[in-house]
Amino acid sequence: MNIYVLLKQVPGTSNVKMDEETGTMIRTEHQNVINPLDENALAEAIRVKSVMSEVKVTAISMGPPHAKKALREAIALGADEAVLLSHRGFSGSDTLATSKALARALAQAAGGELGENDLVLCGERATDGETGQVGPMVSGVLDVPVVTYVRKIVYEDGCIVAERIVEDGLERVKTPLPAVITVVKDMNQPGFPTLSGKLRAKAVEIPVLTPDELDICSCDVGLQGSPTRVAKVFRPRLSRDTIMYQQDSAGTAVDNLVSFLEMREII
Ligand SMILES: Cc1cc2nc3c(=O)[nH]c(=O)nc-3n(C[C@H](O)[C@H](O)C(O)COP(=O)(O)OP(=O)(O)OC[C@H]3O[C@@H](n4cnc5c(N)ncnc54)[C@H](O)[C@@H]3O)c2cc1C
Repeated sequence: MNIYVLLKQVPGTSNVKMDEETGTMIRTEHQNVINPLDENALAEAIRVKSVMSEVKVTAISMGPPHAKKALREAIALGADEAVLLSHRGFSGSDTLATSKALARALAQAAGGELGENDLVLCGERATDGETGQVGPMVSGVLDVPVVTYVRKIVYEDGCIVAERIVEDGLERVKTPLPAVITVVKDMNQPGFPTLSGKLRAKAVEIPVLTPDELDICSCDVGLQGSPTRVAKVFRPRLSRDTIMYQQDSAGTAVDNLVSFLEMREII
């Protein structure tokens, strides 16, 4: 079985900076981490590998060159291989362009197209873009089933039985493979890197693929392949007027407050 984990390097949550000119995110090397839910996806892949034979775990990321650091961490945590999609042609990709590139990388890693022994795990959403679109879009591009908001999976008769969190409880879904599963944090508690994992991560060669190497048209990725346009990025300015009612009795203060709310047509 091949398990592919889509893994995004994101800034620490309080550290998202936007380029107000282009409306894209400024991605620098500082304080970047593996998207937390992708750590859950990776931990699940490693758990499956520990209980089943012949499982290979490959982490795939698209991002700037320093995203290699996140992939090395994935190797240290137990992934077997890692691939980075990185090139100027990918920059500015929205969720559609990102999904097309990742889907192409998945198909290529699987030798042409995903087969019935292939599972794709990813986080339900990333902490920076937070759209939650990439998993379902990758499945759409690949034309394979997707199960979202998953907190548990069991491998049964060549299928995956997934327990997903829905508004009013839990839902159990059975899907054939190949499939894309997006995971939530209840899935597991991610582990820690081992010493042998760290040593392997240091030595391992991480291939870096360009649009040409993926055989994907430059018109499908980057700003050119992105139908989303960020019209304006700005920091909202919050201003508040404070009115203090400091009457002698609580009753008078309440009367004044009620009059104010009536005047504003709030009550
Ligand atoms: C503040 C902000 C707002 C944005 N708004 C939009 C918008 O409105 N529309 C739009 O199209 N784009 C938007 N983007 C761009 C968006 O971040 C990227 O297109 C993108 O790579 C994925 O979107 P996401 O972060 O929303 O991923 P999500 O869909 O939230 O991520 C879900 C999962 O998909 C996988 N994944 C996502 N991206 C990658 C990757 N690069 N490599 C590997 N795995 C990945 C991970 O497993 C992740 O957990 C925005 C970015 C930022 C920072």
